[in-house]
Amino acid sequence: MKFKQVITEIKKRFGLIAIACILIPAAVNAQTAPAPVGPVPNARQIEWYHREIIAFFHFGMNTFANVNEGDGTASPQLFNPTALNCNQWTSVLKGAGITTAIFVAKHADGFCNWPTAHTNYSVKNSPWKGGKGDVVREFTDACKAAGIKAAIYLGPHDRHDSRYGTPDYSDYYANQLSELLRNYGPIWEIWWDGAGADQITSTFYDRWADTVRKLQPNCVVFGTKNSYRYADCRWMGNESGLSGDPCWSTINPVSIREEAAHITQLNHGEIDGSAYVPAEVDVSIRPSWFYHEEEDAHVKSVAALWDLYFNSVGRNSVLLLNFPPDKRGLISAIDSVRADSLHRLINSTFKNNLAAGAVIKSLHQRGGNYKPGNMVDNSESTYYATSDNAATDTITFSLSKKKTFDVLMLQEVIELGHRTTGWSVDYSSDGKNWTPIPEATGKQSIGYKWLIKFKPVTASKVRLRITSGKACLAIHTFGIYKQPSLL
Ligand code: IPT
Repeated sequence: MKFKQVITEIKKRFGLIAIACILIPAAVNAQTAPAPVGPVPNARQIEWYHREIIAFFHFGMNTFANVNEGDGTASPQLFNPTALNCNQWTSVLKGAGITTAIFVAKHADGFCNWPTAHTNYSVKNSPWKGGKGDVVREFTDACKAAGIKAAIYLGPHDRHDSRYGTPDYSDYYANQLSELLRNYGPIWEIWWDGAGADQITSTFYDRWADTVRKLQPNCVVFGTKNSYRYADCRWMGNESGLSGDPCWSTINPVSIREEAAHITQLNHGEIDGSAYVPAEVDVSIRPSWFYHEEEDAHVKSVAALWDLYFNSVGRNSVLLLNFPPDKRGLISAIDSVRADSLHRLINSTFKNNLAAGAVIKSLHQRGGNYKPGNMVDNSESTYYATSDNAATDTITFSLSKKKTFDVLMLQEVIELGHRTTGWSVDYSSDGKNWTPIPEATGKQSIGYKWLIKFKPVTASKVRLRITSGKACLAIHTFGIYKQPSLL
């Protein structure tokens, strides 16, 4: 039977109302998705955003020389961890809920944590395991066993190798990159530190990027300075864990290439930037990148880590948090306990969206599957959208009863690009009069995740006003939460 015949048949048997019941919802649900606007993330970047926190492990000759920037002359004899156990590192990450880790295979002092065939300045000339050890192997094996994605920092700058900056260095580095990307399983990210790397021109990176793409096509690239063309994610301009507000995922590539003159742009991104290169926030849980016993008393407190989380993950960035193993080759109990507490704080705060079940009204609903309720349904795949001509909206959440909250979360559909450029949140205690939340007034970017904390407010209604945008809205999450009184 043809479609027309079916309709006639139904009309005959059940009348016009039945036809309307079938056709109207079908037409509404067929509502198309909003079109993307501006640069959008690639598949690697989408996956990267969802990791939220990545661990960094700075460990090597500097640990034993008790410095942060070795000059490349320290003797391999110094390198001798007494109890190195990468399974302990991954168990710390498990406790911290972290699913990805970057290991420093070679820092700027040039000492290699794996027995590379391309220099003698490595673990093979150290007393550790009689020169038969391989920290990269132990790290990648431990990650595999724990279900953690392993990633590598291979410092472009090298103070030990006399070839540094010459075409021979390009070969040297490419060979090391091949060793690491061929022999240790999947490598999730490669970290191209810009520190001291000004002599590494685009020509070097063209070749090295080619190696990366050939050997590990899905590998995320942290790119700086002359590796800007290959950057999936960017440095955000400081090492203290403070992303800008706003923080756009978009930026102009020149701001990455000429970073010294563009620290503000790295920190905030650029609203109309031509490339999608979001910020990865590298910061250490301790004052230094490498372990120093005297810093045991200065491990970031839980309150400081909580702020750090809001200033990085909560500002549309990914947090790359450094846990430096000590001379034993273990992560200290202090760092581990703090990371665990942060994890518990995150989980207990965000487990219960107090806006769930709210009656939601908005002005410019797109219809179809893009319902307002999608913002509070805790589902990965649904979102709220407005009609194509509506780049602004006022969305009112009437809560089932008065609720007290002090944390706010917003998420956009990153696959569709940065859309919102202006937003504010107000609340109403009596259901009639609105009070702005000062910390959530006059905001600009959203992106993957935007978090704000403030003094607790008690409200029966909450209102999200999207006051400007580049295109119709695509809001994935609106959440309000009460943080536990742990702080
Ligand atoms: C800084 C580099 O210049 C930058 O490219 C990036 O790699 C960053 O480090 C990572 O933290 S240098 C640092 C001393 C600020």
